[in-house]
Amino acid sequence: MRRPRVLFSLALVAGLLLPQHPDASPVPGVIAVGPGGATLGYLSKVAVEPQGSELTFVNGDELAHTVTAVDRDPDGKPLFSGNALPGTTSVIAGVDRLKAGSYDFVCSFHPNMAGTLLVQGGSGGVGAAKPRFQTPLKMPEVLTGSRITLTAEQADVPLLPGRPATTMYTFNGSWPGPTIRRPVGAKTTVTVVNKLPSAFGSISLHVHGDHHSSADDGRPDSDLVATGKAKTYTLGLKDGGKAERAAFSFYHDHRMDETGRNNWYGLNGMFITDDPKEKRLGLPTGAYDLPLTVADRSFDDASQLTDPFPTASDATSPTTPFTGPYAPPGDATAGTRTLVNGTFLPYQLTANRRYRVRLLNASNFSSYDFHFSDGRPMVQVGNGAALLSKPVTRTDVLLGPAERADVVVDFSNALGKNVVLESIARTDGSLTGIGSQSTPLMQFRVTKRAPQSAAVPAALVPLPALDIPTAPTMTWVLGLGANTGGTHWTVNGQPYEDGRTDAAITLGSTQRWAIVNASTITHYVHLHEEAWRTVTRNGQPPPAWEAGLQDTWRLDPGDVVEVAARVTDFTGPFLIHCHMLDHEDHGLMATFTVLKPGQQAPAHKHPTLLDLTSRYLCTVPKESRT
Ligand SMILES: [Cu+2]
Repeated sequence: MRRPRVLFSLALVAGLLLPQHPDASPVPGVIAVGPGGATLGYLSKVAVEPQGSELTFVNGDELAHTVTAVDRDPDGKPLFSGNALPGTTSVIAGVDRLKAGSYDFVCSFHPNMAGTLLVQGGSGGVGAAKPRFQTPLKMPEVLTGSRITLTAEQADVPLLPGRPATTMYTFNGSWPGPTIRRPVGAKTTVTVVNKLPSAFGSISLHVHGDHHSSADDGRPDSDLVATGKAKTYTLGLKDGGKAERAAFSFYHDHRMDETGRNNWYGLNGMFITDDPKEKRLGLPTGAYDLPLTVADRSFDDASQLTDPFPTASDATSPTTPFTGPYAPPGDATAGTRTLVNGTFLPYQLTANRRYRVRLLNASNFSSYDFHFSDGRPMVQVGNGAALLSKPVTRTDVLLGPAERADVVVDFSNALGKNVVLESIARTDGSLTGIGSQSTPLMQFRVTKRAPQSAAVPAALVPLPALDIPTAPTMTWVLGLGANTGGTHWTVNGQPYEDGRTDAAITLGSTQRWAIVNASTITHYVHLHEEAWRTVTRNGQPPPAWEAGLQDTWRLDPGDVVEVAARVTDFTGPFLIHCHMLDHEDHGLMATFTVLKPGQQAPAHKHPTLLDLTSRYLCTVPKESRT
């Protein structure tokens, strides 16, 4: 998307918007959004256009929004798309070439905002094209050794069918990086070698969902891997002296202020651990076990990634650099194309039997409500951090950034059919939560015959015993604030500061934490180090699919989630943060420090004004915006 043209004065914007809410009748050629648009949606849900005319988008809200067609052109790009910064207007590219018809659109940053464009009269023009699944699904190389090397390097990666390769910053030249696959309990070292261009800066590696020491946690601003240097991370894959539970997880960069940029450019890959004891469950294995990384990106006309991250050139003032539309609460990085294992709209030649499909949402910001085009059920057996105690049958599975689902899908009645895995608009009826993307993802072409596998057993892996405190031992409140540097997200009133302990807890204790979303935007909160169980969601027992061990939770505005875990093995600082990477990079992160009994929390030197004002900005210049 290009930068919007400013056509209207702010006064006109206000005049157009305010009297019309909430049931405005459509103004020809205009779609508008007013204050609170991320929750209230577009002011008029229907826009009517004579064919060949332009659609103007008027944004009177304090957040940036887009008008993005759900239907795609033959290239897979939205039929029309454009954004408008707060208080500006823009012309939505592609509307004037549409053929007569009805077109649904959403805001790609807040897909709960939806509307319909009616193009009337005329003949000819461009309409929706069916998605073309042209490229076989790619499986990243699988590394199974005890000593893994991940070399961070620039590489040209084929992402878009029939288009030039995309230059990315990768692990071992691919995106996603190699899949690491190890038995639980088997010590593993991962050596990261930073061969990226020096302007990219230092990086770190976090193995999301794993239990390991603070020094091996890929901390954002200490123990970094500088350009030309290497660091070895040691993972025991054990907990309390015993093998860890098996998990479907991922590794990714966790660099201070730059995690969003570094992941967008490709610094992530899947990490699977297997427990031989789980073989008895008879879940599909080998070629019938498909781990899928789902992530969106935007591309320019040369198939290169856009760079939507704020830099110093976006600063409006040297003392308040982080203000404006890309500052919280408007920070959101969403792509126009969603890729599966680094391929746009792949297909998989599939047999008529059960598959284990492991879904990872590795997007910076977007969420997906996974669904099969024929309504085919998914039997959810786990959520990434562990298997559930009992399977749950679902027809759609909502996953925000860093969330995973481990599902078994039966294609035995689909021989000769093509079944599309897609993301649909959220079905849970949330009135305040951020929506999910509407997009096809990949096609299962059921062309092969194979013996059926056993059905999923009624009992999987029981939850370990835990004596849960009756009341929260700590409360974390997510909010929005401001300091001399601009606006930022907060945890308990403060933005993240490296080295500051926000909660000190004792090794061996059992914690019950309440996480409260007091902001107006959905967050997906991730806890490092332990696997936690969900005790309550908004005062009620959690839904069945949230009743296992987890490391990431959705918190829509107003939500309160209580989680519990015993703190084992490792002392030192660990993180709680939002996994919408824009939010994480812009303050929504805090530190809990695990101490030995009787130990004092480390002293902390508060940052200087200069440190604060230089925060949250990326170091590499950008060329365009999504
Ligand atoms: Cu967030």
